[in-house]
Amino acid sequence: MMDGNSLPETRSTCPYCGVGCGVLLRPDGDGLAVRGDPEHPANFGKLCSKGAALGETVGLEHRLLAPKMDGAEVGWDSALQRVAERFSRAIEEHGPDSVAFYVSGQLLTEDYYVANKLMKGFIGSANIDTNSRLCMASSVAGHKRAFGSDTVPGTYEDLDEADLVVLVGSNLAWCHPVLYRRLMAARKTRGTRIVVIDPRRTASCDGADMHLALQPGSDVALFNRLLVTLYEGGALDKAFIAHTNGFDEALHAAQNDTAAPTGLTETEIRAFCDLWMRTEKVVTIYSQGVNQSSSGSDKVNAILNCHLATGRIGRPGMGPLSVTGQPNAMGGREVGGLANMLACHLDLENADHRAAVRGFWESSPLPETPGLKAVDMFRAVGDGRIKALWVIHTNPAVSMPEADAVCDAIAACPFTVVSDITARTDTARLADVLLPATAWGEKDGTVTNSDRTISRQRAVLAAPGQARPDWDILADVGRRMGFDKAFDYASPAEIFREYAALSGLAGQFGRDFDISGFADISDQGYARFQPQRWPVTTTRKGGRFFADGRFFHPDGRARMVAVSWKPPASKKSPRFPFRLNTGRVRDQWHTMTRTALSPRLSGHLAEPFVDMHPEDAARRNIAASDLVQLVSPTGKCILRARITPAVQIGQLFAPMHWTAETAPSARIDTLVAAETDPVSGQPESKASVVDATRFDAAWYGFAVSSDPMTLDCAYWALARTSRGYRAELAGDRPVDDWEAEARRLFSAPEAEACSIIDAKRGSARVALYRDGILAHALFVAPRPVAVMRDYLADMPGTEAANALSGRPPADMPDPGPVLCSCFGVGVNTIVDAIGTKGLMTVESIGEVLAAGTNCGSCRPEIAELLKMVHSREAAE
Ligand SMILES: Nc1nc2c(c(=O)[nH]1)N[C@H]1C(S)=C(S)[C@@H](COP(=O)(O)OP(=O)(O)OC[C@H]3O[C@@H](n4cnc5c(=O)[nH]c(N)nc54)[C@H](O)[C@@H]3O)O[C@H]1N2
Ligand SMILES: Nc1nc2c(c(=O)[nH]1)N[C@H]1C(S)=C(S)[C@@H](COP(=O)(O)OP(=O)(O)OC[C@H]3O[C@@H](n4cnc5c(=O)[nH]c(N)nc54)[C@H](O)[C@@H]3O)O[C@H]1N2
Ligand code: SF4
Ligand SMILES: [Mo]
Repeated sequence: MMDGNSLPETRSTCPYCGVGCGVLLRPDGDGLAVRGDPEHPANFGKLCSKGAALGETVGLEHRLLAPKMDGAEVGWDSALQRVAERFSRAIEEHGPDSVAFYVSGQLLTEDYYVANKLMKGFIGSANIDTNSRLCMASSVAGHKRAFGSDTVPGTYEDLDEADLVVLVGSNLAWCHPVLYRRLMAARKTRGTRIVVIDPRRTASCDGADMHLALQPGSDVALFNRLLVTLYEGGALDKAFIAHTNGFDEALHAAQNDTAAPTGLTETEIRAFCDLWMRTEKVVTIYSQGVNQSSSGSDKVNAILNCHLATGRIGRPGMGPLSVTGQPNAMGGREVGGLANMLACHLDLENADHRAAVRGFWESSPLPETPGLKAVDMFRAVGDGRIKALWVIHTNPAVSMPEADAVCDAIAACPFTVVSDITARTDTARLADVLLPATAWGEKDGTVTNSDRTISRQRAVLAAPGQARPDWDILADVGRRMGFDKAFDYASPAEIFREYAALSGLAGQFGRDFDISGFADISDQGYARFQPQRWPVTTTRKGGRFFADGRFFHPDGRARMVAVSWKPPASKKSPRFPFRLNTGRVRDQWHTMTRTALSPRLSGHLAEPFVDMHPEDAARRNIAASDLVQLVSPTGKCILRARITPAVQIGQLFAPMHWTAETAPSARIDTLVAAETDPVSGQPESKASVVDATRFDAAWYGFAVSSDPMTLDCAYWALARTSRGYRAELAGDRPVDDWEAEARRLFSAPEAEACSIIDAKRGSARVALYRDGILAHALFVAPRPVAVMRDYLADMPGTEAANALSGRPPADMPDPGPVLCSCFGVGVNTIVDAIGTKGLMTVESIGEVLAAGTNCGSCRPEIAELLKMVHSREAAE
């Protein structure tokens, strides 16, 4: 394919969220030009801010380029020999269950398949679990209970055809932005109604008809009310219910649950239930507000019960849709990457399935019982039961609940291997052996998105240094452990063929996941592979499931599961009076190892924060931009306060992204209790209990620098800028000599300094120059520093004569924090244009400033600004 630039573009898939957008890639100089693939069925050319900024994240400066053992660079041979020996020795001495793999929904299907085959087939343990345990496990469990298999019934096209879309515990506008835009486009043409069910007001609420700010964890009660309403309103589909078991019990449980507390008014509940009842074409999208809960599986089944009871499933424009988080969360479920699954949706606990897979793999007997699920796995690491652990493509030292205990466990594990693309992660720093993996853009394989569409990722950049693909590293270790034939792979295409053939066996057992149509795909066919929705067999391609009432339980029926409301596992108390909700921001991906490399993405929210209701803030004497200390039974954090009625009284929200690399006091999972759903084992990441008090620092600071900074104070948060770095700081001890402190902070003993220090007021401004060019600047005050941050962030590398004033000259406007990452448009610029040009709509702002016209992820925030400015004007 050629474009105007006449260099060929390569089709691939975005490595971030489960929407699975197609991208067109063209290497340009030392970077990568990225645009949406107009022909990909997931995005038809659109990308969100993260996808659009991919080119800024493929540089090599942060990359791990050679294997390391005990901190020293070594060759592959020594590193992999050590891994194979240590795993083999542990197995010999302590049995197969003394070793474990902890892998990721971001692995490609081929990587995942090899990891699962090695652990379950050849090591003979089921101790392989994945970060999908923290993400999709409750959906998997709910699907299996209801359908007899982990099947996503519908497709993205359902969003184009629905009349009502309910978002339950999903901030689609920020977490699946291209899908959200698709929904908004449908709303424009057919008036799709949208309901958001979320304890907090999110960007997704802006385009919605109704926001139900329910109490955390009360979704089961709400959907039980819906089931009862459907029954009482005569809206059930009796013919479809005949294809299910358990209706009476489920209804009975729901009827007994009607007094359960949702925190919603009767009017709100009735309005929602009536709308759902009246509208046949309804899609219920759900995500982590549902899954990450100690009643996550029950929440899923409460939702599925309503769709089953009305037969609104698997037909155009209707059905439940569990959106997947990671790019290959779905693929990982298909290959059986979870500790309680086999491969190709076969069951570990089914002897016939085990025998078939064993025969196919020509392996030793497969484990008969599930392995350790993530939380239990790290507990077993902690208490010494696991002697060798391999962590691949995930950062559990940050993302697991009770993260401090997880760090301690990994550090104490006799042997830990970490495969990553960078050594600068909290987990990689704990590894005995560190293995360099090729990154997105450098590797080949397949991923499956939220609607079962399989797409290719393709390499367009050379593997840097000694980096190797994850499948290749795993297969090499398999061979070194003595399983030569089973892991003799030469390419991902070969693995994919084997996997497709195995899925044919699953198909013969009547399982849903059958892609045997690809069992003979040639290398060229794999190279040219077009996005396709599974199943793919000689008789069937893609489509929806279950409209025909045929399910995957042995009797062919679905199950309605009797569920009842339960409160979150951690109880509030006078010591821990707040409920802590956690989640994502628009422009960062998880532990930020890639997105934080992009100045554009880092400009959206440059600092970790905690959202607190104004009444709670007033009661605690906390003002906007104060620092807040959060304490839970397991840990402590310091974060910036954002005072907002978007969260309810008694509830807090904080993002999950910051790490010891970017803001050590903001590792939010140190606070999160490792409480899990009893069915799925998924941790309750959204309902821990904490206390919150103002953190009174001795001083507050803001710094900009052209080079990385070595920071060590009570609070710091580092972010990339187009000219280097910016940092927010605060210290709990007074500093005597700020000029010396600045030199130390920036490792610049020789630089020329220019400073204004007011010891009496406790304020200091220090600028350090190299050859007349500003290299670093530090602003300190006894209260949160008031300087024009975005203006100052642009100063390093210039003469910056004005730097110490901390604000632009009168004739130069400060654009404010970036709102539109694609075009770099700041908040102040937009507010100014709204005021001076009298703009009334998001579209008109787009016409004047281009803001919001590319990926559209910022449109809800622009709408919010519009509302704010106009309501301020109305009040004046
Ligand atoms: N920008 C960005 N996008 C991402 C990611 C990212 O890191 N950054 N990660 C990807 C991944 S892996 C995932 S899993 C998805 C997650 O996507 P989402 O699930 O949409 O994102 P979250 O912010 O984790 O949580 C969603 C919402 O659940 C709400 N919630 C909390 N408790 C409850 C409750 O009891 N009931 C209900 N109904 N709602 C509740 C929270 O307030 C939050 O707004 O995002 C994917 N997309
Ligand atoms: N409090 C709280 N905690 C949460 C959540 C929450 O909502 N709240 N959400 C949970 C969810 S849903 C998820 S999915 C997890 C995500 O949490 P993690 O999986 O821990 O987060 P990532 O930052 O995506 O980690 C991916 C790692 O893989 C590395 N990497 C990138 N490319 C490659 C590659 O090609 N090969 C290899 N080997 N490594 C690579 C990256 O550098 C990074 O270190 O967090 C969970 N934790
Ligand atoms: S919505 Fe954004 S992050 Fe998700 S796949 Fe598409 S471009 Fe990537
Ligand atoms: Mo996730």
